[in-house]
Amino acid sequence: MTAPPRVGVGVFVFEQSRGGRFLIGKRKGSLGADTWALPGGHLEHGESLEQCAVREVEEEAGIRLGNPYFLTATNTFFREDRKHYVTIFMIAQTTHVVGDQPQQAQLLEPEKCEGWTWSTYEEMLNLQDNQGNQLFLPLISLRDQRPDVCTYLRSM
Ligand code: 8DG
Ligand code: MG
Ligand code: MG
Repeated sequence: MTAPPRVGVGVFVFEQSRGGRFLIGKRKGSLGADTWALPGGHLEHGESLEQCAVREVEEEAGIRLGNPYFLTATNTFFREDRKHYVTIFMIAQTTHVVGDQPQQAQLLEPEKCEGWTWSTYEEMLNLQDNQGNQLFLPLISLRDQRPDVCTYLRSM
C-alpha cells in the first residue's frame, strides 16, 4: 500500500538585520537526510497554516515569528522513498523589539538537524553547486515549479 499525499509546511524565516537572509538547516535522520531545508513539518489535524508555521519554527529553532503568510504551494514526489507531499511554503519575519538583539536560531532538535544557517536564495542555490550539498526536494520543486516566486525571493 502506498501512503496518500500529505501536507508539509516549510517556512521562510527572515530576520530584518540579516539582509534578505532566511533560515535553513541541514536535515538529519529522516527523509532527505544531509539536504538543506527550511524549518517546518507536517500540518497537524485541525491546525491552520499559520499556526503550523509558528509552532514548527518555535519547536525547531526557538524563534518567535510575526505574522506568517502564505507564499506558494508545490507538489513533490519522493520516488525512492515512495512519499508524496504537497508543500505549503509560508513566509514570515522574526518578531523584533526595538533595541533588543536579533533572535538567534537554537538547535532544539539536534537529532533532526545538524545545524542552522542564514542564507539568501542565491547562496542557497550556490551551496548546492559549490559544496555538492543537496537541497531538500521540495526546494527543488519550488525552483522548478514556481520561478515567479523564486524571482521574488531573490529580490528580498
Ligand atoms: P512532524 O512530523 O513533527 O510534524 O515534523 P518534523 O519532525 O519537523 O519532520 P520534518 O521531516 O521536518 O517535516 C515533515 C515532513 O514535511 C517532511 O518529511 C516533508 C514535509 N515537508 C515538505 N516541505 C518541507 C520543508 O520545506 N521543510 C520541512 N522541514 N519539511 C517539509 O513537504
Ligand atoms: Mg518539527
Ligand atoms: Mg521539521
